[in-house]
Amino acid sequence: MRTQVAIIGAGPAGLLLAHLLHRSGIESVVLEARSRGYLESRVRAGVLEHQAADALSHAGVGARMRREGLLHHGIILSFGGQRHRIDFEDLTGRAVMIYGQQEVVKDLIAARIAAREPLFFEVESVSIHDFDTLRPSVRYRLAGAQEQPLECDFIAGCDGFHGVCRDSIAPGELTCFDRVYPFAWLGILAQVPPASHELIYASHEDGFALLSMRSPTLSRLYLQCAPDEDLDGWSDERIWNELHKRLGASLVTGPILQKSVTPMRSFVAEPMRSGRLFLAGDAAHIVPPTGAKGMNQAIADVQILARALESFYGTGSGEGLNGYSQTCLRRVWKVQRFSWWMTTLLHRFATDNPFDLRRQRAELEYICSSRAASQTLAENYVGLPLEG
Ligand code: FAS
Ligand code: PHB
Repeated sequence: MRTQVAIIGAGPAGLLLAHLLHRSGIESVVLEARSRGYLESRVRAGVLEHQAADALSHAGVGARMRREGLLHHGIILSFGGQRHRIDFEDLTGRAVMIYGQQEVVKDLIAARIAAREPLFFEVESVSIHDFDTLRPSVRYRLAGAQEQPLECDFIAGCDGFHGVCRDSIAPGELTCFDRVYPFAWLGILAQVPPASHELIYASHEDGFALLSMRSPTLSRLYLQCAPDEDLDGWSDERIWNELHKRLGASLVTGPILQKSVTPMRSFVAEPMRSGRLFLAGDAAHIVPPTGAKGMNQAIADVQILARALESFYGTGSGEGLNGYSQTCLRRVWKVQRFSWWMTTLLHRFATDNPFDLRRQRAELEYICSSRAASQTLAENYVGLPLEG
């Protein structure tokens, strides 16, 4: 088989890239290791920046998001028994869209199938080859079939942090930047109405907590926990009690549908390109979810990559492709900084001494008392502009 762009991974990055390329008449094939059912049920991100939501709408895959998503005009910071609202509308004139990542994935899969374009699930043994030449290729096996080649012009590595693409680049070519945090998030999905109409980010002496949501009847909540936390030690009752304490909110308790522990990490691989292989999304970078940036930066990357490929196929110009990595990384590092800043602002570190705790409190109080400081948080949270 042959195509113009071979896309490895059908997460938000791979699926949106395939859709954007299709709209420009550029052929692609998407190869995904997991099943459709797994992808559409995997609960991950929940917040879309305004520019990501606009990108989905402009690409013709935002109708259900606009119907079912929740437009949020602010978030609430909770600390020291006080609450302070960061008013996005007043500070930036923008809003964010609460719409689960799995819903974005469902909409993009539906669009790919409706377009009758190649999207293969449960693909095995994917390997990528000769991307340092003008004739790169992918080898893969469909369940129960023989291994087969996919000839292509370009390979898009959208296969996430644990994929094969980044690891296929010669080690000497990449510089990786890494910070692992000494805590994780215990996350739950609960069939209860959210106790607040906006997200609550809580800094508490016993640790961070976040109240988020997926719909008027579905809540998504997180607790800072140990990086190796054992979920078996967390009964539903213990989770609800800890959330109630840290959020200081009267929570309606109810059935917990899912529990998970997500480690926290900051990671960037530079450059995001090797020859005719282009990395996008979690394949190139990871952020702690405190800033709600993971999926949003994946969407930003593939908007830049799609534009570069459109230019190449449309005019023959390689300028966009040659500038892809630097263009992405300028925004990636600003997103890394904000995600690191939100994480250090709101979480408890075992190494914190009384000075650190007072400094952290002073920073929270500064944000809540200074328009300039709250505007800084707001403009990063709603999403920094995309270059060009
Ligand atoms: P993804 O990881 O979503 O997609 C990569 C795809 O490639 C996967 O479907 C995988 O199966 C496939 N793949 C991997 N190896 C392959 C191979 N060899 N062959 C074929 N396919 C292969 N972000 C937020 O903003 N907020 C959150 O609350 C949040 N929570 C998260 C919780 C968890 C547990 C995790 C892991 C991440 C979370 N994230 C969150 C970040 C997450 O949303 C990512 O940023 C987002 O999924 C990035 O999208 P992609 O780059 O498409 O990568
Ligand atoms: C979520 O709803 O899953 C969510 C929201 C905001 C974050 C992280 C996760 O910062």
